[in-house]
Amino acid sequence: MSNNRIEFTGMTRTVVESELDYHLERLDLDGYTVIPDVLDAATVQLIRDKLDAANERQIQQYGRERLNELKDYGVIRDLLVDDPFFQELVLLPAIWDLVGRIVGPTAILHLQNGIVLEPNLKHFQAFYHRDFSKDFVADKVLAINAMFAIDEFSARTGGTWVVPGTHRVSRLPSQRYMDEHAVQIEAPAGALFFFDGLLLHKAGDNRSGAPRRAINHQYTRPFIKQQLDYAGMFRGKLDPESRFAQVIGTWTMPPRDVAEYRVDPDKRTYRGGQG
Ligand SMILES: O=C(O)CCC(=O)C(=O)O
Repeated sequence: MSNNRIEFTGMTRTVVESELDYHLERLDLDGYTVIPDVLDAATVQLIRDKLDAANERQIQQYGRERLNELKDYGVIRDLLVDDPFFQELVLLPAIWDLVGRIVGPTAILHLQNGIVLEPNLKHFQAFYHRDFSKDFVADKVLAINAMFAIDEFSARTGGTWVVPGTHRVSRLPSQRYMDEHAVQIEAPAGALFFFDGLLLHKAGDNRSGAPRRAINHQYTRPFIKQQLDYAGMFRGKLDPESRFAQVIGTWTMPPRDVAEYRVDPDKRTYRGGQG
């Protein structure tokens, strides 16, 4: 001991100089962190209305039965396709402050899913899973989730359950371990909940009598295949030099053939420096 501080021989001390540093530390050690008050009340209400309308549209298009059969009821996967509001959401600085630091500035969007957790209905995501479902852990973060609570997350509304630290193990813990160590996320509407793509988590049970909505985003290193071909969906519809184009993966597409590969390096579809 010196100066009333315990010295940990050989250990590097973590220095936390800002709120962001502390969230980064929590993400590293626990695998998740929550930042309250990211979206204001008017934006949250706007998103609720948009999610409800999009959910209703997909029920009309596919039918409840088919969506249930596909285990996809209550998940809206195409929010950004026709709505610039959701395109802007993927670029929000509050997301990139963390994603840029952890996954890197060339991270790409893997998915943007609206989630409507109806009351008293077991959601298909209400069982433990990893969103970046791999049987290994890496020494660098490959995928980070950024989920907005659009309604309050609590025990009553079905806040997400997480099992802290499980992003660091490739072995699946026992059910007993998960039950004893799980933590339910409590967060006000408008909060941003980050979690490592390898963290075991599940949706809670909504006993509130009203829908509990959320929007989940996942960002990965750019060499990882996306859930949907966003670059293909937006081909010819956006400025190829824009930040949005980069984030949805149009700077990291494999060349379609050898001719497309044998162009000048600065014209490659998988651009240099992306990682
Ligand atoms: O809605 C939730 O609380 C969890 C959602 C989830 O598990 C997911 O999007 O992967």
